[in-house]
Amino acid sequence: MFKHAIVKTPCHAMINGITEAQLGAPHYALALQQHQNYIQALKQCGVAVTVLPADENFPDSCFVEDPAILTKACAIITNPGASSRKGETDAIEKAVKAFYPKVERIQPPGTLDGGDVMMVNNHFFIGLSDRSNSNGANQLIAILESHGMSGSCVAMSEMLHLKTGLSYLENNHLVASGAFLQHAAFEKFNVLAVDPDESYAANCIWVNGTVIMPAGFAKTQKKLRQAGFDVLPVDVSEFQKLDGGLSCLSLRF
Ligand code: CIR
Repeated sequence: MFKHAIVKTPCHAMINGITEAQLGAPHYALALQQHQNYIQALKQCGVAVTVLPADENFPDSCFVEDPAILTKACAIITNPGASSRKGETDAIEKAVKAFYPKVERIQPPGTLDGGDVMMVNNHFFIGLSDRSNSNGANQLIAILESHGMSGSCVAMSEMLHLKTGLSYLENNHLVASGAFLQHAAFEKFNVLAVDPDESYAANCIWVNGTVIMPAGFAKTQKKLRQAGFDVLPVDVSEFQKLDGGLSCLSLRF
């Protein structure tokens, strides 16, 4: 069960955030409204939400999942792969220290984005993407092992982050799209396949029994309901324009 979440208010500069989506620039006022709705959804799932202030120096800083990884035993501050995002870690570290006495760090030349790290109980799958290199992944594995947990690397291509195409929904349930549907690392899971035309919906979050998913993906929503999940759709279209999924907008712990 999750008790807390950390989110960060989007800044005006988000309209200049990194993107390859070709969906146009986000509409700032709408993004703020959607962010509020996202916070409400988390609260509805019984989570206390810490909201960090907007920081105009970092256009992508609302995607708080990337600069930190929060586990049961420790927090890990990452070294984000994109140069414009490296400075996001300072504010996240301050916020995380209020909850975690033990804070670890990924050091250069290792790079790691939290979006590449998927927690399955005490094991962490780490996607080797353009943002996360094997040095960063191996540092994370060493940190996890020193705290009685484990990690393994997942080769990947085509997607920004591991969790762009993959979400763990507890009790061995995995939502997957694209190449992850055939990936050997995930064959033991009960995989719920997302259709190619709804691939954005593969990024969703399990929060205390409810799956918060992006609005507008009717087939995936139906599949999740048929699999027995309570589903809470939230419109995050303005974040999709920046290649950001639902999971990237919060740290849950
Ligand atoms: C970026 O490219 O870094 C941001 N525009 C989107 C980050 C999304 N984060 C995530 O999937 N964990």
